[in-house]
Amino acid sequence: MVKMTALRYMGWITGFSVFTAFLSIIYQAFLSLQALNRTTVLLAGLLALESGLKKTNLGPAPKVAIGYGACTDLQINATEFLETYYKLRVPLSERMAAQSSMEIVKTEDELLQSFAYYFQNGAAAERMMANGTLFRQLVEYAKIMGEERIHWYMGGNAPLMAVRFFMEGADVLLGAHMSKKLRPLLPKEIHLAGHEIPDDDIHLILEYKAGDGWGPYRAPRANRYILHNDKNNPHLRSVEQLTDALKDYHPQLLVVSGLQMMDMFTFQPGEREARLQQVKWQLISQPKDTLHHFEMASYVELQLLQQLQQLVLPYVDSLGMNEQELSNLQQVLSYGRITMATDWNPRIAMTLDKMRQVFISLLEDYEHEHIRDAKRRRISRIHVHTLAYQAILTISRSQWKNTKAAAAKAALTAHRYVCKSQFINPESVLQVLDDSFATSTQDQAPRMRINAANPVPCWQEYIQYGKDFQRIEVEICVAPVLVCRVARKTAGAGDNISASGLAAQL
Ligand SMILES: *[C@@H]1O[C@H](CO)[C@@H](O)[C@H](O)[C@H]1NC(C)=O
Ligand SMILES: *[C@@H]1O[C@H](CO)[C@@H](O)[C@H](O)[C@H]1NC(C)=O
Ligand SMILES: CC(=O)N[C@H]1CO[C@H](CO)[C@@H](O)[C@@H]1O
Repeated sequence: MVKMTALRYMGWITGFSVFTAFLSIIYQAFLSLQALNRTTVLLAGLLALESGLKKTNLGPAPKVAIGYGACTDLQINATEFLETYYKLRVPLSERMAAQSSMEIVKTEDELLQSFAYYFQNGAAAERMMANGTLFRQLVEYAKIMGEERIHWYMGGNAPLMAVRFFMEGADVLLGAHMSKKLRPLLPKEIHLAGHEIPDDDIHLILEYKAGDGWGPYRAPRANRYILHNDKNNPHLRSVEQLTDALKDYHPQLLVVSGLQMMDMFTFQPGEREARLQQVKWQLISQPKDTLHHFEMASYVELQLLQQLQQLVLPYVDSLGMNEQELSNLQQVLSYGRITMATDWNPRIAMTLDKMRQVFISLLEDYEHEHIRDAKRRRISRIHVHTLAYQAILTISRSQWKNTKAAAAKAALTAHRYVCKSQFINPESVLQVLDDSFATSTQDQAPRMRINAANPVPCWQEYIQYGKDFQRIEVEICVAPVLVCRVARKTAGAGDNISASGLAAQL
């Protein structure tokens, strides 16, 4: 009897759970339909802003100059290369942990330990191989893998940005030394300031997929380990040629990038500073109507950042970077220290606060120094790109046009790049952002909504700086990125994104 009742209850319960499961499926379907609808609407809004840009920018092609350097990327399958072709022993895990933070690798052993560390964490890495002979050996081994297993690409921040500017309709001058083999990979319309060299710097790119195995290790996500032994790029060998070419070219925008390659191990004492002095000289010899942009990158050495703070940052109008580079720069400017790992998906409010801090630091420096040093420039634009959004801050009524459309353009480029597709399919998209966000982490900060009527919120605000509490009006725009569900390519996205945002603002 008791058993019967229990069974009847069970029946009830089963029936009920089937019913709730059914309801929840319907509810899920409703939610995902709503999300899809929201994505479609946002996408339409972003595309409308982008096409508006094409209609307003009908003047002559803007002229853009970019430095410095180029390289060849040699991309290979990491595990296949190490196991089959190089036949290397897989190192023991105990020995590895101690070596994890190696800045440069000098021997085969160190390479394997360093690779194993990043591989099992699925973390991106870019390391210098100090032994040139060993590096050339590795490249020779890679070539043995055969044509169909290796891929050659043009690499380096400057050439990638140059191509993006060219695709956006700009007339482009690139400062780089290149070999006869590399030049054809650059559109012939792009002007080149630099010598022909016998061999380009090669970056050996060891790629792996999520789940790829190597010895006892398994990669948790897709990523790449980059090894280089650069001879040209760290020395910015094309700076002088670009400075010369700029005299006649007179661009609207001069972009400085690639300085993160200036690894201290490749320089004699004082030599690096001398090269950066050449960059400063190039910047201060431009007329006022040439805008200057500095593209940040992953800097791991405090001394180099301090040299940039002294020799480069005071002479630029605009900065571009991702969220990690923003945290790092903010720490260097505010506290004179470096930070490495940070949140890969920071809240908008946090990012905006850091942008304000960087802006204020640079502005105060300018106020303090520009009487003494008339070549200094007041920072007027900061662009930060993250996985989930694009944020652009400009001084109101400055020379930078179309901030809203530029943010939309950068967001679309980010999506197209990472999904490796020109067509945006709302179903392939993941939205990371909420419907609204706070504009600062401070109490009572106003909130902005992202919706069909306003896919890219922009607002004006006053930023206070200096001892005398001066105020300056800025415009800030935030565009949501429609994040690709299946990321196909992540490294190098920043060059495309920054360049497309800049091109929209000239
Ligand atoms: C560099 O690597 C080569 C090849 O592995 C080796 O023969 C040579 O001894 C190394 N040089 C130094 C300075 O370690
Ligand atoms: C590399 O090759 C191995 C074995 O052929 C394969 O399992 C792995 O998925 C490949 N990885 C990439 C990134 O192509
Ligand atoms: C999506 C996108 O715009 N990708 C481009 C990034 O830049 C390279 C050239 O540097 C182009 O080849 C890609 O098409």
